[in-house]
Amino acid sequence: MDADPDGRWKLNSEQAVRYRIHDTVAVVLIDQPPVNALGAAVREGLIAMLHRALADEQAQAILIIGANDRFVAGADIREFGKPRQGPAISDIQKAMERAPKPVICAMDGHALGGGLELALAAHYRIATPRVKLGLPEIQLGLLPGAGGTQRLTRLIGPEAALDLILTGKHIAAPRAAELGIIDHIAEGDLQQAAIAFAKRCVAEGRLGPILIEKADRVIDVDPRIISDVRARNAKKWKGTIAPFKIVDCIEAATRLSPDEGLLFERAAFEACSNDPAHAAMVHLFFAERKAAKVNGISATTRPRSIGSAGIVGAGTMGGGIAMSLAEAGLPVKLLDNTQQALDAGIARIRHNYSLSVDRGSMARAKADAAIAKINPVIGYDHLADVDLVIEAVFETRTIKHDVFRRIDAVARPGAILATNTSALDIDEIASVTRRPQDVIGLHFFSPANVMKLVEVVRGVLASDETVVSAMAFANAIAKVPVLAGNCEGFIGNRILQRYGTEADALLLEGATPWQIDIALKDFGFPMGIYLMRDLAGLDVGWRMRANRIAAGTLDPAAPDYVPLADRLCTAGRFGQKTGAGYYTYAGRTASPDPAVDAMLDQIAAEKNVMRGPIEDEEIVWRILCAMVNEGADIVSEEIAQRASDIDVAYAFGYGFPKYRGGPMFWAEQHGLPAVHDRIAAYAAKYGPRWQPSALLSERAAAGKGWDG
Ligand code: T1G
Repeated sequence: MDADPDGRWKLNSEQAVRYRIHDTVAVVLIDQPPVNALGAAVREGLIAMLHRALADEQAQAILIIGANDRFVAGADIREFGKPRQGPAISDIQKAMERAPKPVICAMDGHALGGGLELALAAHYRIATPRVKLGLPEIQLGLLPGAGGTQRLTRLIGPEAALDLILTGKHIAAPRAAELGIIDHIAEGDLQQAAIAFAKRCVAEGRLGPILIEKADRVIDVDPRIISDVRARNAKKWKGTIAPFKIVDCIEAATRLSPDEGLLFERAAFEACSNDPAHAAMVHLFFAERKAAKVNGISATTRPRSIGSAGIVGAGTMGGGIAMSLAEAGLPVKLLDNTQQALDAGIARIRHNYSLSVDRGSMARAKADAAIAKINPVIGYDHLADVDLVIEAVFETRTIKHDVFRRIDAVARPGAILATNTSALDIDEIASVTRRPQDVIGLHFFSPANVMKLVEVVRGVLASDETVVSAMAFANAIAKVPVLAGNCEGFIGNRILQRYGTEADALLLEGATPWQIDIALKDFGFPMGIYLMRDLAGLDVGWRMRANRIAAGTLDPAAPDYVPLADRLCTAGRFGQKTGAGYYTYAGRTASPDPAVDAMLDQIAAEKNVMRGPIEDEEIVWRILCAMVNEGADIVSEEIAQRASDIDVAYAFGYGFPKYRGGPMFWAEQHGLPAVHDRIAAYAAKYGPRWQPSALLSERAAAGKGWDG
């Protein structure tokens, strides 16, 4: 068996799975930190201990349970793509289902993926009230490949199975009991309750159902249940195969025998395993977790505990941030200057929750609990006792600096002072306080209560403790933190700025906004850059460019300066909010506008540029290569810790399709040498903005990936 790459996981099956007899019940304990994944050692141990329990005359029942208050988090994702070692999960499941003794799985913590599939092969399943169950394989571009599509469908019916497996969501114990997935919710000590349950099964001569043989929920199924799901989601699922295969497998459970259904599922699983989306999504799974780790800071640097927060600014961002914190259970003081501003902010929060409750995406009780956590206040003195202050006021330097002086004057020693700025200099903001070591950037993305990404922006004077506290805090409120250095645009907006320039250059050369947006949508973005700009409003960028032109840091006469957005704004076309921008709007419906193409012809004529047709494939390559090259510079400059952090930022904050893995992963999939050569050719044709990044050149020359 291969040595464990990071040396933390037990490779010896006797250590990973232990056996003990408790009176007449054989207890098989899975103990494979950190999450009891079903790696080869665990699978070997399980099959060995099951055979031992079956042969043990003292054992009248078999209990499978996990150590460390958790059951099993699924297959070992680190084994994907490698030759399988040891028994398959299905071998273990067969031994469980054929056992002449009751086999019970007792679940705490998480029972996910292969872990839940293992439990579905038991005669009975019991769990603690805090357990979370799910089949999240779709998040990895997969489907449940150990009988989950067959056994779960036979247990709870196709409709409920479709919902659980297509969403990959985790469900709590009460819902699992309601569906019949767990037979008993155990209060108190799980193992004791499970042993007692096992003994009752023996005393009553009960050998529970074998789910793979259940048929009552899969006969006479209305075919529309399946066809409707396919029809409703075909557009959304474009670019991936797993969701379609999941539907196929659940349909198979309603028309094939158990054995045929398992074979059908296995073939579908293999197809998903070989799909590029699977490798991309596994990359993001580990990249997301790696992003939470801060290089160069000792593990002994512990985060400060953050039990309360104050937010300055009850606008759209401040309100969204308040919602995120409140939903994580944190008491939040929401501060603004006037009662009117506060009332508007609270009204916006209440409206957002009402929409979520009406949509069914949030329970009323959860929304009410969150609202109850938000306390609107006026006066900075209210911030004196909080552990964290987040400033979310207008993106104006003087206003932000004034706000930080006032926060600094009242916040308690040791409080963390965070700014939500997306563009201003963190070091400058820190410098107006007496405690620059406690100042950090927490750049949320709008809508802040929905978007997962938070850029944690580190100024030069921020202490290690402040940095790790901010990263841990973002994790604690269920966000995805990415550490960024302090530069213009940090990571995400800096790349957005670069590829926006490239898109504008493509317009000048002959593309249209809608052609570019359609090409990006076909690539997998939910929305193209011009629709996105129209949605955000063109006036903000217009003001920023005017400031930069006034400051002499932007030259509108430069050959590659495309003044289209300026001219749209001059014409009062600020985007969706004014009914016209790059597109014209009927409500929210965007339509291409020939007047915009005419503007482009005019600009090209002024610049003596001959516009002509451009292939969609070239549009995608120009834009992706612009992202990749800027991303490589960002890593070279140590603004990002690693290339995969850029993938995490773009997948969780900028709509980059997860089934593509992120811009840096996309480049590795095409081969860094090929991407480098394309960028070098662009440099020769379009000039210095395409200068290949030193990191890209070095990695391409070495024939290596980003991490060497
Ligand atoms: N395999 C390998 N490593 C895993 C893992 C897994 N399944 N789950 C977590 N880890 C690592 C993770 O990388 C991190 O490592 C550490 O454990 C702690 O994770 C046959 C084929 C269970 C909810 O998709 O959702 O079963 O960073 O930080 O916040 O049909 O981990 O310390 O080096 O996330 O407490 C299906 C994935 C697999 C579940 C716990 N199962 N895991 O969250 O800890 S496919 C999943 C999670 C499958 C079957 C198919 C979460 C968690 P490191 P963490 P956490």
